[in-house]
Amino acid sequence: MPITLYNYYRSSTSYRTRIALNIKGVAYDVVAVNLLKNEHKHADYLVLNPSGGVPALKVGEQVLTQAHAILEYLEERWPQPPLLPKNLEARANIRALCQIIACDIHPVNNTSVQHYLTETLGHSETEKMAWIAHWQAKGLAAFEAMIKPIAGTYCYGDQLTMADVSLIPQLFNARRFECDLAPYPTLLRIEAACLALPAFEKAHPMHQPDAI
Ligand SMILES: N[C@@H](CCC(=O)N[C@@H](CS)C(=O)NCC(=O)O)C(=O)O
Repeated sequence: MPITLYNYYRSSTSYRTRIALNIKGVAYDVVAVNLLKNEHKHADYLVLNPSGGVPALKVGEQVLTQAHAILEYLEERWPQPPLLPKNLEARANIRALCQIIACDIHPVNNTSVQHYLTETLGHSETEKMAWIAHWQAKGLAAFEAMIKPIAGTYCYGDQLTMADVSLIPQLFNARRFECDLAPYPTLLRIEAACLALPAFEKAHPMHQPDAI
């Protein structure tokens, strides 16, 4: 079945999805959707994803949207290697970590929110950067605190999970916006371990064909 990922190289939701596809060993084609050229707002893209965000994953004739829902789909469709632990409470905790990224940090710092802050509400670039740093710090501090007792090589001991898949793109994004990552030594240690893995390396924004 042909699989096509509509994505943008430095979008963290796209990056998350690429990592998970690579870990699962799923072959996929990539279509670049240039956010700077507003291609995500074109009528033909809105047919695929009425929310107008990347990614969208076309599996045969079905279109899947929402990066975390796509991760869950990949986990159910290709259970090996697993990206969730077996233990039920641990699974809930891994999903909670994913939601810190997907619900508490990403939406409030999304490009459209940044534009609304500056263009509609008239905030300065400095105020926008302060806003981004605030929500990144709040979310990353909670993430660091939650994994401290359970981390090993990765967020959940030595098992790679969706938490790592979600974390690494968020750290890339935090760096892009010059957020201070020094308060999160556990996250930085895990980031170094993940970036050494081929699935993460292949998914890296700067290794995408649309990277500039
Ligand atoms: N909740 C959606 C968000 C998708 C989304 O908004 N992605 C960003 C890129 S990381 C985007 O397309 N932003 C464009 C915009 O905000 O206009 C998901 O997780 O897939």
